[in-house]
Amino acid sequence: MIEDDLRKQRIETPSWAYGNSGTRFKVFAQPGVPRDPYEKLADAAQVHRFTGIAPTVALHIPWDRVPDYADLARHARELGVGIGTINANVFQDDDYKLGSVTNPDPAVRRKAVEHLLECVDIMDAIGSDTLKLWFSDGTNYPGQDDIRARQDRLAEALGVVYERLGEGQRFLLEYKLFEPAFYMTDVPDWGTAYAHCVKLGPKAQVVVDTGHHAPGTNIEFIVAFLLREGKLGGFDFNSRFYADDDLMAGAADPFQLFRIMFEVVRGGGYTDEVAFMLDQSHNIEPKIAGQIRSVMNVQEATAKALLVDREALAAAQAEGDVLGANAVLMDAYATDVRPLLASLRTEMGVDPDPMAAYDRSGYFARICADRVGGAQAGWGA
Ligand code: LRH
Ligand code: MN
Ligand code: MN
Repeated sequence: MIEDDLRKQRIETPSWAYGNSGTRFKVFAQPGVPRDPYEKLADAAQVHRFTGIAPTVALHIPWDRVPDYADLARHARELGVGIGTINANVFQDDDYKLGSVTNPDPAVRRKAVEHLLECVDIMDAIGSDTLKLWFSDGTNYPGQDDIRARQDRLAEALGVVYERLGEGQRFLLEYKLFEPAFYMTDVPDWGTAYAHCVKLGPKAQVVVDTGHHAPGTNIEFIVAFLLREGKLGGFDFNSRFYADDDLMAGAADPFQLFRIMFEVVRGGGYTDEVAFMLDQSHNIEPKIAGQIRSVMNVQEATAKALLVDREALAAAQAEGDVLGANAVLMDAYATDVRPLLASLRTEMGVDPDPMAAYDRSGYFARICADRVGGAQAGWGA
């Protein structure tokens, strides 16, 4: 029964999706955006309320810095959600101009590692088991710094954080091909992230942000490979047309999302071990509705992936039936899973049409009236 699997699905939304965001050209402020992390959690709770499958929220530190994290976690629980991944931020400080953990200056490296350790303290206070590490580190010009020495510095910093992780905690290392460094990124690809994680041990895994690859990259291959090695820790889902666009998951290329989800299912990664997270910002569209739509898109791709007739596929593959095998996959992709998901939602006690139900709820009008002077998502905050 694919419904049993779909009922178990959990998709984590990012706190930064609820605040104002934009590009480096312009931040378009929206009415009703949260003024603090407490209000971001309230908005995230709406996404869970209407989808039934988004029970946790990722925090980004220091964007979500509060005096008392246990209190924030309590607030989340009262709203019917929990705090999930803690995302470290060592990219928004003047000191990090030449890098954070790979900076040639040992004092800057120490400062960056201190922040990462502080994030583990926050995990302890909240009861979170996952730390997400993305480094903006890299260089802009050939010769600017020693590529190899930077790998040594990275390995050293990761080792310190790894040692600090408690029982049941892990970190996910995120790679990105480009930006903000343009000549060379210190963790540019899954291979680099994988090599560091393998050396460190089982508490270090790779996270695949779908926006962080060169155009045309076969992301599902990466997923299949990492899962086979037990090193796929999770996803930062979003869509891209050109660069790290952070558009709604499944919007630009729903077929790619389906192919990724199929490899997750095929590789036995459809468990709690692999975290399905969104890493998005909504620059021009309403934010809570944008998150609801994204969660639904991931859910639809998952339903289609679960529908693939794996026996028929394996038989066609064994016979070398190229067109037959392809047709099995395409049949699942072409299936309209919306009626199935609508009845599943009813059964789960949520509205069959989450977008319409959220619209009707009047929540957006309420926050527009109640909140004045909302915060930026983090960029430029
Ligand atoms: C970097 C990234 C990373 C950050 C987030 C805000 O591009 O994907 O995950 O934490 O954006
Ligand atoms: Mn990301
Ligand atoms: Mn990104």
